Amino acid sequence: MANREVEKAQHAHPEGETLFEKIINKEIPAEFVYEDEQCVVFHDVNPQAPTHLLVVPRKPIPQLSKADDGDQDLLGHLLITARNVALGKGFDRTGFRLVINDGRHGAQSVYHLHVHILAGRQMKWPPG
Ligand code: IU
Repeated sequence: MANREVEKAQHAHPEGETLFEKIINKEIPAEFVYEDEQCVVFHDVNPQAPTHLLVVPRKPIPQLSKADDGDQDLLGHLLITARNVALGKGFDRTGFRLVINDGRHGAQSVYHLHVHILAGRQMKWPPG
């Protein structure tokens, strides 16, 4: 399943609206765990760990490398939100991992910036 994500990333297009905008706008369903005026957090539909959440800004920044310096506060907010969600779920006791994939070699498949929160199992290093 993980390799299918890498395969998808080879053909993903870094332009145009993504399904994440439809999820943010509640046009298609997702299992939300948090939302505020700047971002939403929902369960990944294809989880790669017992808990796999996505922190997604409402602003459709396609990928981290396309963010502006002016996005500094928003980018900080995404990390603080990821921390708050992790603490709320007790992941600080066992550990967790945050991931941002960028571009083809980063295996990004959805071109709307998002931070993965992965928890509930031992992670490996280096990542595949
Ligand atoms: P990536 O970093 O762009 O590779 O991650 C995209 C993730 O979005 C991936 O883990 C998908 O399973 C997930 N996802 C989702 O949760 N819901 C969707 O409708 C779509 C992708 I499209």
